[in-house]
Amino acid sequence: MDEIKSIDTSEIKKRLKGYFVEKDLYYQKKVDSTNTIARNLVSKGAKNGSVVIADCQEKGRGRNGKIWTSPCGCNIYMSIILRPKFNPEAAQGMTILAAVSVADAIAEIASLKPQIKWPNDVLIGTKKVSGILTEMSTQNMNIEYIIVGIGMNVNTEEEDINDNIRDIATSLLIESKKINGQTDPIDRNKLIASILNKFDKYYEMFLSTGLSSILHNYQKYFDMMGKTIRINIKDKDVEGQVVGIDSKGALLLKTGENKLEKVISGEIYF
Ligand code: BT5
Repeated sequence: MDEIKSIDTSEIKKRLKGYFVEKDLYYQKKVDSTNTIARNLVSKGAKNGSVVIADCQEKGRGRNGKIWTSPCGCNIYMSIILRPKFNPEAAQGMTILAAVSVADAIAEIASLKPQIKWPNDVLIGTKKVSGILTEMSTQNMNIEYIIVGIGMNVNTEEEDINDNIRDIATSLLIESKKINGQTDPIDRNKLIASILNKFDKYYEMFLSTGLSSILHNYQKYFDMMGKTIRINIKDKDVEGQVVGIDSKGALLLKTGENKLEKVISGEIYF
């Protein structure tokens, strides 16, 4: 079996097609969190569209202070810096954009069938292969920055998955092996370039026509429609049937005969 290739920004840049081609890609081998590095770069004037990539994170984080397990040498940890002029309300759409971009890239590069678990998880089967952490800062109702952090388990081997996430996590390599038997490691440079190219395309679509045009692609990976779920919103459990995603990216939940709840964020349980 081949060795896992190192992350190489020149290899990534070679494959970029549009907007990100001219943008700054910052690579560091080990960081605390790419989202934190991105935030520091914003304070030093980093451009809209700059991207921070790392080979491992010592303090990778998820939502609400949760940990994102980030071993070295095998996976993707990256953050896209956005400095848009749109309304802060629209920022939630960036998680949707990132999720579809990640799912598209997985289908293209690894030939697997990803699914999106609203709002920020990408799964293969029932297990999580990627998570997205979107963070925003506003000033006087204007967006100062949005940082879209993407973590993806790419080449982690089954036996190297941390015990505490073993039941819920998988990697592209593990899933490819299930289908193809022994498989070579997946080239992270190709995968990163593919995610950025997709994100670029969807971001342009978002700026010109809003989220609705992207939701069509989102539906391809969204199999929660019609399912009854429980969702924890601010420590309160709400149960209902998923009936759609609205034009801002909120989950629409039917919670009673004539009752529709719009959920902006929360933790879903099936
Ligand atoms: C997320 O949060 O899924 C967002 C993860 C974002 C990580 C990226 S990496 C680049 C950037 N820099 C950062 O510091 N973060 C971003 P959430 O939905 O809250 O899920 C967190 C939960 O996922 C944890 O509580 C675990 O149960 C599970 N988990 C942790 N590490 C995992 C991993 N490597 N693979 C799959 N699941 C994991």
